[in-house]
Amino acid sequence: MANKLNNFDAVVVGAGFSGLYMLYRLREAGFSTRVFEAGEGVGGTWYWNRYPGARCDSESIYYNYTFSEELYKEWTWSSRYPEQPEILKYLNFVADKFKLRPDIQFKTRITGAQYDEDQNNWQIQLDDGTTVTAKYFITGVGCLSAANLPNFKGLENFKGERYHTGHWPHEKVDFTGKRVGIIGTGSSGVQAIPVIAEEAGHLTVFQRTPQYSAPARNHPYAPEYIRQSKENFNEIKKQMRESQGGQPVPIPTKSALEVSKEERERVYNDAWENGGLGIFSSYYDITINEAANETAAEFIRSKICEIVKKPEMAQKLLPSYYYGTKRPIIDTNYYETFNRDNVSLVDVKSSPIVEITQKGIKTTEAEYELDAIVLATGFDGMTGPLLKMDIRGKDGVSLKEKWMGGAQTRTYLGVAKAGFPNFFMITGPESPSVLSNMPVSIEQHVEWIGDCIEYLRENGMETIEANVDAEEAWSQHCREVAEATLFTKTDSWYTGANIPGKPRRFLIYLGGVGAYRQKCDEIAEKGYEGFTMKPSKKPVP
Ligand code: NA7
Repeated sequence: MANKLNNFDAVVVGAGFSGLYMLYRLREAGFSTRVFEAGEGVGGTWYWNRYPGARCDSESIYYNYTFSEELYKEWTWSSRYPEQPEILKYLNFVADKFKLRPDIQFKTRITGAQYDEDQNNWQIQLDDGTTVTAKYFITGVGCLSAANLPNFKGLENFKGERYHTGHWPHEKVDFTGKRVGIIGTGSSGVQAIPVIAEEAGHLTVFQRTPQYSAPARNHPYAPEYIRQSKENFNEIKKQMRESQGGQPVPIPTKSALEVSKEERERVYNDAWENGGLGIFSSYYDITINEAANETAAEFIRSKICEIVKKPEMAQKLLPSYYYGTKRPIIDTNYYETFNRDNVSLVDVKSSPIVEITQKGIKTTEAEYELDAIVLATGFDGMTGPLLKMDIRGKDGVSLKEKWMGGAQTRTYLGVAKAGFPNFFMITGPESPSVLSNMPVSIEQHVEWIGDCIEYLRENGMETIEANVDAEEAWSQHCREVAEATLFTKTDSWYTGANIPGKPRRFLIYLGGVGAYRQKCDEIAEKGYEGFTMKPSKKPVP
């Protein structure tokens, strides 16, 4: 620790994209700020998710900070979808450039935080037994940082190696010649499977839900393209901030159903050949109209049948849920990997896993002997990382109690919570978060929170707290927007359905990042409408 203070203006949880920028923003404004981070280094998601094949699925030139033009111009990405080590290097570069490390305490987990109504501050417990205090308590924990370790019978009995994609070892894991089993075919599994298959003696994929995936078509960036993106920094930044999803992609204006079959096929084919998430944003009604959705779903299914040579294998890989209502995936050779002789596929929906034995994985049909098991089973998303800490607001009531374990999750703008004064969540539940290009949504929240805290100081305010009615109205608006889409009709981590017993709630604001930013700005301009502020007892300096 650079200093021995234990009383700060602000304490921030996590040193990923959110925590690093929040620290910089508050420190620039003159607030004493301390970040606590469980890992040994910066990076958050990109520190923990080191599994083979881990890479970004937003284009790199948009998957970075834009708060500093100098930073944007100093850093050069190697390719369209860089791998995890490069993104981690970028975040280390940011930490070094802005000299952030002295204000970050690593290897320290925040276990709880209570609001002290007498002192008007937060009492924050660290896992080393220390308590620190802060006027503002801000979470930058990410939406996907609480790993989902399914409660498989006998998991502890397995004699081989066991890994979770979200907590991958820092040293290289060598699968050469080994019999590897992987459970899970979400983004992590789909990225890891082709890479592990190249090394393993045999890879058995345990699939519960087949996925729609499109080729990433990653490629190195041409120097001219990089030069142009740097030159157009201001325009790119503006477009990202005003967009639907945080990338400068035009908002689709056509319905998939108003064009001819031939035109649709051409558009989908072009998107497929171009790589990335183009199919998802081809038409405005893909995620709201079942028939429109089916056109995209059927297109991808036809591609799977084209790529996978064995018809029986292809059949098992065909998804049937509404395309895009689970996180759309992009891949490098995912379906092609199932043409390899050393890869087999087990459908654990029709024959579920009953037990992990000493030797491997047992389903209702067979036992698969393995040397290593990879759990690519995802995360307790959105609320999971927040509820891992014991956060208590006024009257000692916890966030868990307020949200009734997730059955009544309500926030104001996804950034604040009634009953929890001076508490802010970066990309919290009911903000655009994971259905946007994360750095854009993170920057917007950090800037909004930073401005709010400066406003409080300038106006001699001691506390700010969301009002219950404003929160209820926002939450209802979020639910109404979501209910008009197909997202709520699919079981996914978006809805919490991946965690047994977790109440089903769709906690992402789907109104688009541009419209959301405008709403947040309007609220600030109206003197933080929907919030109650209490003046400081001390005279304003
Ligand atoms: P995901 O997308 O939640 O995927 C988890 C996968 O694990 C998915 O295929 C699940 O099947 C499967 N799963 C989870 N629990 C089980 C059990 N008990 N048995 C069998 N299979 C299971 O997590 P990822 O880490 O891949 O991606 C998370 C996000 O990170 C991603 O969306 C990006 O935003 C980055 P299911 O589909 O639930 O049937």
